[in-house]
Amino acid sequence: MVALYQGGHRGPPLQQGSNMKITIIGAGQVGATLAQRVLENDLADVVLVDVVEGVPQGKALDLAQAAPVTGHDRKIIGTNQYQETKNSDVVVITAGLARKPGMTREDLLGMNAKIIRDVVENIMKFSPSPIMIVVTNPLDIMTYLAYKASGLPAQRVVGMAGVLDSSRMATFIAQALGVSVSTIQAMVLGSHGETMVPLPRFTTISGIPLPELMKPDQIEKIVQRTRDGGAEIVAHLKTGSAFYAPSASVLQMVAAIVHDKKTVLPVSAFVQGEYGLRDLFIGVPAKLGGKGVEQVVELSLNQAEKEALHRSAKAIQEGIAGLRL
Ligand code: TXD
Repeated sequence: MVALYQGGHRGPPLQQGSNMKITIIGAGQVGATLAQRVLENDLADVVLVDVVEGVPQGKALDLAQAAPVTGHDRKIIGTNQYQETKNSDVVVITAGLARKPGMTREDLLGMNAKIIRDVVENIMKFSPSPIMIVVTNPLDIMTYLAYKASGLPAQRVVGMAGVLDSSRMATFIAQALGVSVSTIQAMVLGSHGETMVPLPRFTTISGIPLPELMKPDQIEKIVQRTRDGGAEIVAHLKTGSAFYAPSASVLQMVAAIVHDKKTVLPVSAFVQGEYGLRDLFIGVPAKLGGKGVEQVVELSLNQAEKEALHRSAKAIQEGIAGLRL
């Protein structure tokens, strides 16, 4: 069985095996790759849901037929019906559209908001109290919407972005320093967008703060490349966006929840006064375990870092205002 990337010192390889049922909404690039990762790491049974008829069924059958070779006995169902998602422990929402030429961010916001509302309403009919992980963009706003639309406690709703952004930053640092990725712990907070807040002071190489090993101008280049990380991949692919690193990042969050690991990860979590912010989902370090987001970890940010985080919060709040809740 493949050992999972744990992000430097975040812990030993995952324990495998659980009785959990995970539903993944959206059988597209991120959703289907995540299903493969969950199954092939023997983490849980999977239900894959999509609106397009045949796609989740076909991908599920293909994944099932890989099981004898990859060596797991997990169940995978592909469906267009929510009945099959009944009593899910964890639901990952990847359903949505990506921006196409000529579409504004507001257009995308409106269209994905409609999808999230519909998906969440259907999930809640069949699973009373799942932990919801939102992946759909614009991430922090869609996570807020899922929280509002589900009626779940804020602790049980979380967005994935910071793990991915930190993993991108760690990749670039490892390449620049010529060191193993496993020694790097990167930390990126804020919104998953242009205002994201990579934190070099809280990024370490085996405990050594990044500024000890890298010059400021090189750090700045890496910070900027991290911010543009998604766009760089879109520019290569032309159609579609990143999915290998995003699905790996969701998997790390799923594993923390399924095995109640209390892993501290940067995630989009509900803030209620932490960092001087309130009533929004934003990227912050948090303890992730069996109950969901079990604690938001507060770092002592300097003035510039605090201002960057607040700029990020402002951008998210503007998006939330556009939701017309
Ligand atoms: O860091 C992050 N959070 C992100 C987010 C990293 C990567 C991708 N990011 C966003 O995730 C991306 O901007 C999209 O909003 C989602 C999903 O990305 P993916 O690359 O998987 O998109 P696809 O391949 O287009 O898949 C989306 C699927 C597709 O199969 C649609 O048919 C389906 O979603 N879809 C639906 N499924 C169920 N129910 C509804 N209503 C629905 N609408 C579309």
